Amino acid sequence: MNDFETILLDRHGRVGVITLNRPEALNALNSLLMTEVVAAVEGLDHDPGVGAIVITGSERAFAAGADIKEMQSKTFAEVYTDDLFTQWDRLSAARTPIVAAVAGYALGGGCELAMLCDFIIAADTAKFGQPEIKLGVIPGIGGSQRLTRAVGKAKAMDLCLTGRTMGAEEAERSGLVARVVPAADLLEVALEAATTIASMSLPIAMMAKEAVNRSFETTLAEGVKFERRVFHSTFATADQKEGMAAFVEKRAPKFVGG
Ligand code: CO8
Repeated sequence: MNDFETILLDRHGRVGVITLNRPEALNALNSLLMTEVVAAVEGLDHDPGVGAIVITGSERAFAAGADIKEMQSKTFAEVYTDDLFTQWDRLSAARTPIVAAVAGYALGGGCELAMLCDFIIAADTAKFGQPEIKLGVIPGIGGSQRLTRAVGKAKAMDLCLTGRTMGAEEAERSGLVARVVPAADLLEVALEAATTIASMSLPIAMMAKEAVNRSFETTLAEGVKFERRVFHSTFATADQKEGMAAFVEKRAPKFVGG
């Protein structure tokens, strides 16, 4: 399972766990790591035995950003023609729910990778930021857009313009993070959340993810209509019949993923 150099790939039941593993560079996102994360996510996304994915880093760093040493001497023509970082967009095409488990630094591309996941569980040691301005660049993997949607204009401007970092408590208060937990419990809590998701009907979980994501792309009226149609379509599944029957019969549901 581990034919990768910069990440570790594990399975815990129906949960795929990707651990960023470049400790010498605080998990800085170089091109190999980007290729490997995208390949691992796509592999897990196409595996019907996987119901949720966790992406995590180390105790010290989720990821300290795009790899500055790899980027520094690139020319405009190179980054433009290679469309640098466009590969990361493929993560948002994944349909399986993805949980980011973040401890330590999640800066620049690291914060952006966490925000590409469906929700973030943070250790109390987590530090989020978009410090690109200090390097003479701006966020390049969606940070200015996703952070603004998550925390609003005031805080997004503060973080992107001053380059300061924000701790886990502030990140939770601002809506960037779903939960903050003691660092020692991070992986356990993230795995528990992912295992819960993976115990649901996979197509229904995908529909829930798709419906929430639609809210970022459309008007309220269109989004509500989209949700209603998808809700109607859940009645075409065996899992809707099973879920409701189990409730009425006061037993746990046995979803079949169909
Ligand atoms: N890239 C490459 N190497 C890194 C990075 C990085 N982003 N971050 C840390 N490292 C390396 C360090 O160089 C160091 O290596 P070495 O020992 O060989 O010198 C090692 O990791 C350990 O780091 P430090 O010694 O610096 O550890 P500290 O605990 O002193 O500091 C920090 C930790 C505060 C996280 C510090 O390392 C830091 O500030 N890192 C950079 C954070 C940053 O600026 N991130 C944003 C990068 S830019 C980006 O992500 C998006 C760019 C979009 C551009 C779009 C272009 C098209």
